[in-house]
Amino acid sequence: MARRRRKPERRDNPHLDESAQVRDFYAHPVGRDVIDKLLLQQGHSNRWVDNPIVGRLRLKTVAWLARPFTGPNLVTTLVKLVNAEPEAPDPGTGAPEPTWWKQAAFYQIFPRSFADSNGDGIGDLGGLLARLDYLAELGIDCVWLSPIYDSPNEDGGYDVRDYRAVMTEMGTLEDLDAVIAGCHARGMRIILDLVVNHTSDQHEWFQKALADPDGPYGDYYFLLPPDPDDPEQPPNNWKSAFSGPAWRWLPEVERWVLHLFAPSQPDLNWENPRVRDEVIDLCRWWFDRGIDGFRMDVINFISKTPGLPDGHDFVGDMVQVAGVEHYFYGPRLHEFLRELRERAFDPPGGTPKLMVGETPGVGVETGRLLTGADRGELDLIFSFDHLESGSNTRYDDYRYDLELYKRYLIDYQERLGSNDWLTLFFENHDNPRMISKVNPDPQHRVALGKLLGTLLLTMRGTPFIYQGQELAGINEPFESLDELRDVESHNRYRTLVEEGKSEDEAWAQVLTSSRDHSRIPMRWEPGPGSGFTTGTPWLIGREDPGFSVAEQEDDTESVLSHYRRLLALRRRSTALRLGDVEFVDADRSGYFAWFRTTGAERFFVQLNLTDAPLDIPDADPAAELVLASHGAGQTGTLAPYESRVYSLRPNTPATGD
Ligand code: TEU
Ligand code: CA
Repeated sequence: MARRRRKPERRDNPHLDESAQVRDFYAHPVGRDVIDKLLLQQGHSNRWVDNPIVGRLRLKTVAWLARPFTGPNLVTTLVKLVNAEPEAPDPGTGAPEPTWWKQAAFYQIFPRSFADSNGDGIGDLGGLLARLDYLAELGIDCVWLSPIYDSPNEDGGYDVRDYRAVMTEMGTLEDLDAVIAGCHARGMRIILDLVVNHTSDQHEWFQKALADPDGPYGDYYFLLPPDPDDPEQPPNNWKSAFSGPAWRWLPEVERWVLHLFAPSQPDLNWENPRVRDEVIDLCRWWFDRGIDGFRMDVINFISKTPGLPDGHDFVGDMVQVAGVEHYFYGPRLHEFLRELRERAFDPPGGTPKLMVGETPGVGVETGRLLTGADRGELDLIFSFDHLESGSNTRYDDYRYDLELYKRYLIDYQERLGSNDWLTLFFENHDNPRMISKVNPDPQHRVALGKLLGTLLLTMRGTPFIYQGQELAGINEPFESLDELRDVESHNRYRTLVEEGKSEDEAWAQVLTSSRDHSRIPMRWEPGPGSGFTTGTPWLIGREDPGFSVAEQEDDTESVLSHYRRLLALRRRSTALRLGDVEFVDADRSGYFAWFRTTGAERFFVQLNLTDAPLDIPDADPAAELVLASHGAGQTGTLAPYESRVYSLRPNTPATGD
């Protein structure tokens, strides 16, 4: 692979002050992402900024107008944030470099829920090894395993006790070696999950820090002494993503410790070069064991504003977590990522390892600054803006509007240059199932499952399938909090009740948003245990007749068969992997259609995003229907959630108009 260009020294964005206009702010990559996020959360389109009156407003006028709603200093906070990023993304020239990871179809496994080999009810590496053929036959190119490291499991393994050991219930390092070799033998790659924004409080570094907070390990974390005038008050107003303050009092050492997630997940202090050396060492150690890269957990959170100042209240209310502007896109983030790449992932003379960043809160432009091919930072990111619809977040009970995802994708694709690439996903181990969010009516389940698969695997970008998505998995009808295992759900329930919600209201909210919907055991076969375990599963999963692997495998009309056909088509079609995307009739509501084209190949994809029949222009008579959710379908109409993929000769139009 060609070496990356060294990042040129440049200062692309003008420095802004409060006499600048809204449009100057919006022209800045950070400003653009902030405004887009704000508008998205209010349910407005970003066309709003094109309004000349709005665009010419001075920031100080906005500050004055908005002050009654936002409190003082919001604009000052945002201007500071924007000026901290002097660089703009470079669009690049020519075609994107055809790296393997742009062309691969990924499959995320939550190992605890995938396959249990010894009947203890917990998925393990032996179970996974026995199911690798399933993944290879499905047509997967790269597997991503959620954490398998030694962990007290207070956050589904995202609380690591020992980065170089495998969780006892999952097996041994040798079992993991067998999984790595098993993937490679089947022509698949494998990446692991790197969780280094924080460790478990049972990690030896934290234990050593507790034993001697003034010794070398004290500085591995953010251990802060209390304010003598107000010892009960945490060092700042930051909140944890899992409810409550981001600070835990440690009576044994009389210090506060920062935890952006659970109290048992203290944040690592990346300002300390020894912490960065440790991370680099452990990455190299895993690369020596043969893995092909990492998905990097909340990697955009690793750099925090020095001094850890208070977050702005309005920003905190907006994203429901105070403090984020001090670590979503911190001052040394680029530097830390480049160091990781140069010293661990992509050292001179080696084979570059994949860096997929999980980056909550990062938008398109800041995403491009983290992944551009010229940047030497990440390869790909998971951005989450599309999982929040209008003013709704994951925690609200609402219907997800696919029209919103369509507009998001069109806007995203149009802003990318040849230096940029995007991930495609709508499920993972942190989110409820997409079918349930879009339309829980069982009569649409199969069509919707196929539609989502078609979208994921024929759109431009790198697709990530989450386990069970290929079976049209839906949310689990949990009956009570006792059935849930997730720390986030339990904390959230407690907080909602403390805030005065009734138990029923709190339960309703937790039920819609629980991460456990995606963590229930994989359904391999019909019947009790679902072929996942012969024992009692660690998390309940009811029977779901008709939707197991065994039942769908032999049914050519199943969602699983549809995914297999899609993956096979994608694998043999350069246009579907790397081709340009050109949207058609984008203003036709409920309709999503596009071409994918390379020199010799051209495809046309049509989707009905709604639960009603949709009139459409006729396809070119020369177009050959190569993959469809409803067979040949009806001319001039798409059935509810119908999806079709046509093959065309290049340079022919697809529609009659
Ligand atoms: O998640 C990061 C995170 O912030 C999510 O909770 C996010 O807010 C949510 O998914 C948005 O819908 C990562 C892991 O994926 C998650 O499982 C861990 O609990 C968390 O980091 C801490 O490691
Ligand atoms: Ca087991």
